[in-house]
Amino acid sequence: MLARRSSLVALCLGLALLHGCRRQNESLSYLTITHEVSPQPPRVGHTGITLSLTDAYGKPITGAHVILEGNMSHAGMVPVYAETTEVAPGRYGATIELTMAGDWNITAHVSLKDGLNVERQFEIKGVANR
Ligand SMILES: [Cu+2]
Repeated sequence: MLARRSSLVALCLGLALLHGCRRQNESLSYLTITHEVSPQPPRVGHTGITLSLTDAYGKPITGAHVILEGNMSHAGMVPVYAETTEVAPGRYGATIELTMAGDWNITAHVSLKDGLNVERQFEIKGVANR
């Protein structure tokens, strides 16, 4: 049963590269990501971001690997990256350097321990100059 599920997932990931895969979306719908940003209000410089990953039952999802990518909406900015560490079960924290005032879009690249990859985005708006 387990092996059968794994092969379905592998097939799904292969198909997803071509034209998306419904099964992948279903299997990931249980994942909830909430985020905290400090300081508040946000300002240019080192910014702490902590993500909480939970399943459909509200249980923490442990053992994931999460990379944060920060981008601004306008052209010509170099993306900023930070690798998180699991600071508590299901909680992933990193410090990211917001290099300019304005609105930032953060993408969390999440690799779950069963091998599935998910991306979620959220905004940090109105980052102020120091
Ligand atoms: Cu910018």
